[in-house]
Amino acid sequence: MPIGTTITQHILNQQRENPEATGAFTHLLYELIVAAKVISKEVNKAGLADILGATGDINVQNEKVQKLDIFANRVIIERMQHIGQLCCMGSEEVADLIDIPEKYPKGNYILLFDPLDGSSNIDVNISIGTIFGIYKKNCKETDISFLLNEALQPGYEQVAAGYFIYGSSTIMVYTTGNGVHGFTLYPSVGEFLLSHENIRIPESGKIYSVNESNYQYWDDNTKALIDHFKTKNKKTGKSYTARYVGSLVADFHRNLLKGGIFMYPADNKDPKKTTGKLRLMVEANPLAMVVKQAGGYASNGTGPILDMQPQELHQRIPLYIGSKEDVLMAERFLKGERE
Ligand code: AFP
Repeated sequence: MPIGTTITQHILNQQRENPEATGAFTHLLYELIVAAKVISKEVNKAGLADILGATGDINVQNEKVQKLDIFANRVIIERMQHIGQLCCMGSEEVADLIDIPEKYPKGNYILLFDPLDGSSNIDVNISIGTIFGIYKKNCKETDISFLLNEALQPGYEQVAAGYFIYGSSTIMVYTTGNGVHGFTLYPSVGEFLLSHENIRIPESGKIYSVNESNYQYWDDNTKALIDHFKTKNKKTGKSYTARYVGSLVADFHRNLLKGGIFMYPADNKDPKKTTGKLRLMVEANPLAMVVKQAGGYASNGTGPILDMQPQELHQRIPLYIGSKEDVLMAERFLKGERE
């Protein structure tokens, strides 16, 4: 497809390849893109307007809510609830599944999203993003009280996933199971144009990304893994470099293009829950689908993220994601093996 193809053309072309497609899914993605354009515009002027800084509220993850989080969350919900393609939504900012108001028709898709990931970076001009995963409902029920099980599908059931990164430019990266494609927003045209066709992550990389201040809270295998990344490999002469900005979308996107591994291991900071920090449904699963489609791998340390049977909407898990060889090596270390 020629560079410069709009995202809408791209989605339509993919729709044409599927004879059973009704256009519902295309409509859904189109509206999500409009929401992201609105968020992007607001993020770009965050330093100018009175939308910076925390509101003082705490979200369901016990974190301080920034004003832009609320704005992004509201834009997505309000934009997506009326289109008639969704039966419910799940957001990182909302404790329960989000119902579609009665006045709007319901559809068969489920949208799970993190409206503004990396929000503690808003006020320091570091890239932040919106992450999304889309599932199809399998049952006939439309009542919200029956839909939690439908939302808690393993990641391999996603029909599409991706993210928008609001950085030096706004980029959308998405997959519908047919490769990973990146589009850059041209503000003067108001369109996302194809800029990264069929992204492939290198088999192994040179970058490791982890918050090493957690070292004291890791188990010995995790410590050994991180020590390994810091040590020059005697056989290959290879050494890694560290990059970590604390915004998953930004760290992931860099490693996707350049090769490497992002890790948020389980830690024992809170001895009652040694689960890791990141959320399975709105962070790990969508990026796991993207990385798999790009030739990489996402693991919880023992097996594929995409195979995990979710237990709850806001479930947290350990995450190892990026170049396949690096993530497989991480799994070996976590089993106690050493290189
Ligand atoms: P915020 O949205 O609260 O900034 O959290 C960002 C995030 O969920 C993810 O984007 C980062 O990779 C990770 O947390 C950073 O966590 P640490 O600050 O503990 O390193």
